[in-house]
Formats: sequence, C-alpha cells, structure tokens
Amino acid sequence: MAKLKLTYFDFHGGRGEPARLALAIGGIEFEDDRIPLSEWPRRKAGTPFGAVPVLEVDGQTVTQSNGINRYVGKLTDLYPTDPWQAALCDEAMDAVEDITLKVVATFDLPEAQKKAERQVLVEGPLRLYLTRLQERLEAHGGLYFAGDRLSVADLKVFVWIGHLKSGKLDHIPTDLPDRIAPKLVKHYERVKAVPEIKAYYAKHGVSG
Ligand SMILES: N[C@@H](CCC(=O)N[C@@H](CS)C(=O)NCC(=O)O)C(=O)O
Repeated sequence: MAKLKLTYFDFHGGRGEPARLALAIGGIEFEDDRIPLSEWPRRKAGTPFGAVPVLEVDGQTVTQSNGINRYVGKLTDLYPTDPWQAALCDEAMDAVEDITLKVVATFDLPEAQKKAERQVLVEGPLRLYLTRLQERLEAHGGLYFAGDRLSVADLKVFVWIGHLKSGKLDHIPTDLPDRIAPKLVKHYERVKAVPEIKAYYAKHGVSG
C-alpha cells in the first residue's frame, strides 16, 4: 500500500475534509498533516500552487481537492466505477466548488461590503445551488448523489451543508439549507450518521 500524507488546515471542514473522511471510512492509514492557520504563511510557498489540500503519495504530490477526492474515492470504493455515475459524482463535487468560490470571494471584504454581497449570494447563487443540488439528489433517488450508494460527492456536499449550518459564515443564515433544501439537510444528517463518520468525529472530539 502506498504511503499517504494529506496536508490541509487544522480545522474540521473545507476542501480537505472529504478526503479525510473518505480515508477514515476506507480504513486507510494516512499522515494527517494539519497546518495551524498561524503557520500557513511559512508553509504556503512549499506547496505546489500555494494552496491546500495537497496529497503526497509515496513522496510525490498532487493537488486540487476534487482530483484528490476522486483518487481517494478510488482507493476506498467511494467513487463510482460506472462512467455515467462517475460523471454525476463529479457534477455534485464541482457544483460545490463553484458555489464555494463565490463565497470565498467575500472572505476578505470590508464588513459592510461583505454583508451586502453575502445578502446577494443568499438570494441568488446560494439559493440556486441549494435548490438545484436538492433536485439532482432527488433525480438520482433521493439518498445519494451517484451510484445509489455513498460516494465522495456525498461527503463533499455534507461538508458544504455543515459549513452553511455552522454559523461561521456571517450574514448567511444558518437555517438557509433547512428553508431552501430540507432534503439536502436530511442527506446531511444521513451522512453524519454513517458509523465511520460518527466514529471519526468522536475520535477528534467534535460533537453535535
Ligand atoms: N482549486 C484548488 C483550490 C485550493 C484552495 O484555494 N485552497 C484554499 C483552502 S480551502 C487555500 O489554500 N487557501 C489559502 C491560500 O490561498 O493562501 C482546490 O480545489 O484544491
């Protein structure tokens, strides 16, 4: 088995979290390299594109979160082998990337502008992505995004919904997913209840 090291920030969530969860579900050992935010300026230049996540496999690195998700999904049987189901899995993961980029663009804005732009996001893109992802989920049977079973797409959407509900995004109401996409919230709860995920968060002392 290859030696894996996954480098990401030292918090639960974000672009590195689906791969951490997939590896935990698959029972694959990896070095969990968590960078405290205070250390990031020093570490940034040492990454291929000045960003994380970075996956190291037997000393070679690869970047790009969704590519990493696909790779670990293949290692853990959490990425569909059927090409069409794989495309559906990719669709959900890339949709989360699209909307994530729009939210990230507001991170460093002055407070008043951040509030204004996030209100626009809530009424526009966030509503759209929540609605459409819920529609996609329902179109594929209502339980999973691809292949009628858990995949890295479910993990990626789970992490995104968790972020929206967390209260860490000022001016984005925490009940937005419940109001716009209750079936995505049910999906979130279902993924959260996967025994390996429960065990993972219990091990890391995360409750709720
Ligand atoms: N397209 C990349 C984006 C990576 C990215 O922007 N990562 C963020 C964390 S989620 C980051 O490293 N931010 C710190 C920085 O850009 O200095 C991916 O999907 O992995």
